[in-house]
Amino acid sequence: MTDIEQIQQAVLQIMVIVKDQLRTNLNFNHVEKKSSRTDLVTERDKQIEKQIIAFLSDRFPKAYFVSEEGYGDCLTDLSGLVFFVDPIDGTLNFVKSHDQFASMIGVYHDGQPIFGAIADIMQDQIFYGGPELGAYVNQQPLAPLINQELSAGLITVSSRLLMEQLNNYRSIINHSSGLRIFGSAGIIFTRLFQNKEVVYISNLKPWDLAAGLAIGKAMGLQAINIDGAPINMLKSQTVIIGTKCATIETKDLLS
Ligand code: 2AM
Ligand code: CA
Ligand code: CA
Ligand code: CA
Repeated sequence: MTDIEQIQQAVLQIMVIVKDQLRTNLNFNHVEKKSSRTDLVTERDKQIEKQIIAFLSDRFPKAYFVSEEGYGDCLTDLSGLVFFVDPIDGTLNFVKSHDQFASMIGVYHDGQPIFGAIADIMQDQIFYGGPELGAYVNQQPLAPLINQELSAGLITVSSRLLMEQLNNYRSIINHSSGLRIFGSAGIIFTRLFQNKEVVYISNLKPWDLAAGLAIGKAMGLQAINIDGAPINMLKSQTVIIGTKCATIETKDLLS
């Protein structure tokens, strides 16, 4: 068995365990605020992150972990095998009993994406894949991405960016078919994979991006840093992600 097959098998195994645990019990005992009143973490985020890291570090003892809630490593470079873990993506939705939240694991080797998995908990779906594997949902190949223009599709922008910089985004939204807001980067990636939106703009952390970029690379999804720099998986950045056509059009409208 090759490494990538071992990685796929282990990541999918723990994703199924986490998905089924959450589906069986959606309770959270304790909610804490992080940077603000709307930036939350629950006991479940912490418990799942610890569980994923324990499961994967047992099988890949030399691997490093970059994770949201503080149980991973502090990395200054991306050499070797790195797992990016977002135990619950869309914690505010989870706390408010909205359906859009996910669990995500992205795997990089020497800085390149090799595998990603996004579990859409409430839809009981796991999206996964990578450049060498293709892209799947619950073992079925995903239909190809359609390279739709901005005018032909819906756009989604994070609510925080919209509130802070509405004037910058108004003309892009006007050029699109319309705006939708979801509150989970992982769920939005799964929607882009299914041609439901054509562009996503948000300020995201490495664990928000890793799984979606790995699957997206297999599908021909475009992802660019808004300031023109390459995407840096060691820091947060504002990104435009979408079809080739719509991403370029969006970047042109912003500059
Ligand atoms: P999270 O739920 O794992 O924190 C909408 O808030 C989306 O943006 C979610 O995917 C959320 O991930 C992510 N996000 C990234 N940075 C955030 C921040 N500082 N505050 C809230 N959400 C953030
Ligand atoms: Ca968070
Ligand atoms: Ca997240
Ligand atoms: Ca999270």
